[in-house]
Amino acid sequence: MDSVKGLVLRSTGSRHEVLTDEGVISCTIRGKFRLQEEDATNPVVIGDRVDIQINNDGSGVIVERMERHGKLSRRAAGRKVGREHVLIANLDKAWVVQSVRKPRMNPGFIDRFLVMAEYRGIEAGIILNKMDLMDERAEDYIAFFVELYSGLGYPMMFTSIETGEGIEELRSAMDSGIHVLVGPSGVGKSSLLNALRPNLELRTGGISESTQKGKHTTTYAELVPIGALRMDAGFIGDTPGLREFGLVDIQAGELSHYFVEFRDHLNECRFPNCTHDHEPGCRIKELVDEDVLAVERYESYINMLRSVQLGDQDVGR
Ligand SMILES: Nc1nc2c(ncn2[C@@H]2O[C@H](COP(=O)(O)OP(=O)(O)O)[C@@H](O)[C@H]2O)c(=O)[nH]1
Ligand SMILES: [Mg+2]
Ligand SMILES: [Zn+2]
Repeated sequence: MDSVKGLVLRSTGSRHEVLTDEGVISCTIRGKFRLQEEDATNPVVIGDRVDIQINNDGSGVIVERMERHGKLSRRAAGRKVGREHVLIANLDKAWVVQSVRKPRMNPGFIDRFLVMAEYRGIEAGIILNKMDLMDERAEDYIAFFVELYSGLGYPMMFTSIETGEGIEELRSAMDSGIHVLVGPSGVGKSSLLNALRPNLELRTGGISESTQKGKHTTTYAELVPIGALRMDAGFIGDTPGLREFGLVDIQAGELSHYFVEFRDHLNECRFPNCTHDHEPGCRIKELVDEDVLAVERYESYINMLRSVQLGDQDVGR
């Protein structure tokens, strides 16, 4: 039987909604294929590219999964310690969302996020939301970090749900590939997703007035299209559990490699295994003293180094 190429949009237990050129098809997974994936807790997740066969009744069966790139995972809860639980496959870009105020921009959170993105080889960007709340007190603080992160090469977007500032620019930045929004609660992730999501009510149908007015809460994983629902559209992956974008698996000795501006100087320290902490002849500390490297980033580095050394790997606290 001929198979059709698809993209997994939603995953709810054993049912997978797969987008194909012929529309969205509700699929199960072929048992044999599932058995081949013993190492993963979930053989098919949102973002997976799959081959499906279409049944006579219009439903489908996933018969093959393409190799994944840029996956995002957390350690699985349950018996097997360290088992990987993939949340989203084929992630192209992760955006950390922060707000100008309420809550105030948190560079420590941003740095942890950037380190994780560098470690996983995922492109990273920064969204600064609630631009309408900018005031004189916030201005200098924010301007400093905007210059810092832009200087490191991370793209920055400036948005406001209140005024609509930056929303179309953000939509353009996401018009292809699979993206996620990561950030502490209250910064406006759900608001941004809803602003970018076209025709939510039309698509889900039959939802009550009160639900429409209420906050969108994530109870299942899905890819939300930015614009028309097509296989080559841009998508935002919305999945519970993204908070645990932790420092999983990073060793103290390699942490500095994920601070992009440290990289060029790592072999200039006196000791090859320098952790840039207390060691003499540390070039990184020298460059911080000379104001070549930002002390704010160095402090983030030291905080993360302590977390990694203590085995405390949570992000964003
Ligand atoms: N002033 C202002 N408030 C915003 C903006 N975006 C979101 N909010 C508000 O911030 C609160 C938290 O937003 P929410 O989207 O739930 O944040 P999340 O926890 O990151 O998903 C809500 O009361 C929103 O109405 C913005 O651009 N400006
Ligand atoms: Mg939310
Ligand atoms: Zn050093």
